[in-house]
Amino acid sequence: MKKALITGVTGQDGAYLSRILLKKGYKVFGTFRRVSTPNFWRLQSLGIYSKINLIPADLLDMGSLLDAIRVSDPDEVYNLGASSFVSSSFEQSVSNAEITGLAVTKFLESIRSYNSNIKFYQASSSEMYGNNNFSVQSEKTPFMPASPYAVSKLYAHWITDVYRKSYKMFTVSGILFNHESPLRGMEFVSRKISNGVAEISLGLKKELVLGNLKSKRDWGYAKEYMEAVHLMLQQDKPEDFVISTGEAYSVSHFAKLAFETVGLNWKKYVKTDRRFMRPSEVNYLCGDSKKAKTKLGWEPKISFEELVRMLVNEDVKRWKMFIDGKSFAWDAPLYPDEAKLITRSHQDSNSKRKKSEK
Ligand code: NAP
Ligand code: F7E
Repeated sequence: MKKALITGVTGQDGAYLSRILLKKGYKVFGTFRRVSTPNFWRLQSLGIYSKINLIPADLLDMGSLLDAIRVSDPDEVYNLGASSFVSSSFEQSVSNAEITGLAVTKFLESIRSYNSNIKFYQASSSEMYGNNNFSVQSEKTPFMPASPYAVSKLYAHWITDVYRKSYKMFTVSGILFNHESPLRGMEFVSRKISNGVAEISLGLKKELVLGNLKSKRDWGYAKEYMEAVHLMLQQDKPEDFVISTGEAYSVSHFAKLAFETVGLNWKKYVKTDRRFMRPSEVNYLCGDSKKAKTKLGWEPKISFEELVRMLVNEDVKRWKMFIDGKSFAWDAPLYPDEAKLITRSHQDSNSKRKKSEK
């Protein structure tokens, strides 16, 4: 029986990847951070919580990573753990660099000293391309990061490459473009929109406040993307792959389709506020995943329209159950109201507004 160790098992991708590996007969180990309130709702909602062998570990703590490797003795390691919200990397740039970037070297060193035959997957990101002026981005496109998160991911990406070349280890990075699902965190724009639309359609909320409506992203379905991630570690040779749909749409188009799913006109409900704009924005990302199609036999199946509908319908279903008093593993009621958070971006946008009013 193959054994896999996943960091970030409590996150969106960790949950889908765990389910894929369990179905394939793997013994799955997942690391989690000790927090004061347990956050296993994604694993619970996929019905796999009891099947994961949980190991407490923190990417900031090299000793705990080494222990996790020793305890699980894995054939494959999937490093999905990261501080993954781009906006908050502007406010917590140091911890982002340590968790998302430097921790990868600690992890690779731990693997090298325990057993350098372990295969390692690093969750790289399309954010690394930043604003690079290429109409589509492939494995060969130069990187131009535009956020502390993207810089941290780029460090992790290159150190993974260095360990592959220097020590002949099987280390690969998947450069994944945005991928969403009903298990996505609600601070990301896809679920912020689908959850907002669900609440508005049921009369629980009156408006949806967003930031930059013009930026374009290449959005795919997380479950399918995790199938590609597994395939990357089954290749004969370690190589990096872009995983994307090849289609980019604006945030406003996402909102339009989402509101149409419940028969509403988005223009009546969507407002914008500078507090949700970033100090530096990536305007356009669209991936070329031809290499993945040729070498992994992978291509996306779910269309953008189907993805948007899936997210909205699932959030409507959850809120209806909530109204009916049914309880189940679910995140939305636990999230603080984003508009009430005191962040540096909020203060910066307030002071810009005050200056422009003078
Ligand atoms: P996610 O839902 O935010 O999950 C991130 C995971 O990392 C969570 O399990 C989180 O644990 C864990 N984590 C955070 N800080 C940690 C620390 N100090 N020590 C150990 N674990 C820590 O993200 P995702 O969407 O599943 O993404 C998975 C990976 O792919 C991330 O590395 C992300 O940056 C990358 N990625 C994502 C996308 C995308 O569109 N989803 C695209 C490209 C790359 P807690 O539950 O305790 O917070
Ligand atoms: O933003 C714009 C925002 O936060 C998408 C992460 O998984 O994918 C994700 O990063 C776009 C940006 O994702 C709001 O400015 C407008 O242009 O959903 P997002 P992201 O920043 O693209 C990459 C590949 C990762 O690696 C990351 O880990 O939407 N936008 N209005 C907004 N974004 C948010 N969050 N909230 C808004 O109100």
